[in-house]
Amino acid sequence: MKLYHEVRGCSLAVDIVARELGIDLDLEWVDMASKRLQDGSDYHLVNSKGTVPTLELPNGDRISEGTVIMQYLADLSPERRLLPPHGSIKRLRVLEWMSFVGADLHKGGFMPLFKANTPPEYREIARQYLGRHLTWLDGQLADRTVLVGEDFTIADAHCYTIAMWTAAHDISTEAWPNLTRYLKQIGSRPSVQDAERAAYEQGQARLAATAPGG
Ligand SMILES: N[C@@H](CCC(=O)N[C@@H](CS)C(=O)NCC(=O)O)C(=O)O
Repeated sequence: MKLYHEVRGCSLAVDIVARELGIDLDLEWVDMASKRLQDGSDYHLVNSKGTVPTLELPNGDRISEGTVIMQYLADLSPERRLLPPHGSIKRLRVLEWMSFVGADLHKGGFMPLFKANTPPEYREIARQYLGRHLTWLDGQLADRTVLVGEDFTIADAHCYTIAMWTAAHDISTEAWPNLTRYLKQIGSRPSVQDAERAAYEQGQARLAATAPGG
């Protein structure tokens, strides 16, 4: 299977999930600034929304939306317990977290901070919105090491990926000690470190290619 991925993108969560499951994804890097693949072709021909992640299945079908891709992968190996069984309350808890992370942290909180043309007044509103939701998340993490039950799930891969954008925006997590501990602990998993290394190396390769004389 092929994952269309971006260096600092939310697609990292999909790579983490695949590594947790022992699925060897073929990583195809997308330059989101130009929406081009490495061969120069237009990424919109792969995903007409122009967003990552996209997962391409062996039969050529393509799935978009990270939360759906992660559910698909986790359901391939239910014994790995990255997503509890259909019909269980725990599965709904995981999906609640996926929705919170995708809607409130990613789109509501971080997205306006990533956009260069966000007006300063709205940037401040987004920071406050994000701060309020990270404060709530920190409270939820007071007595937990993972978001649901005892096992690492797709919700942890998703939450870690998005909450780590605090670093990209120089937002210190000091005020949220439970979140700080959680990020450190999830970040120490081999799957996370391997996925982050792959993204870092791609970022370095891109920098080298665009450097004068590169
Ligand atoms: N709803 C999509 C959104 C994904 C998304 O926003 N991806 C970002 C990267 S983290 C992206 O592709 N942004 C480029 C754009 O919106 O043009 C999902 O959850 O997969």
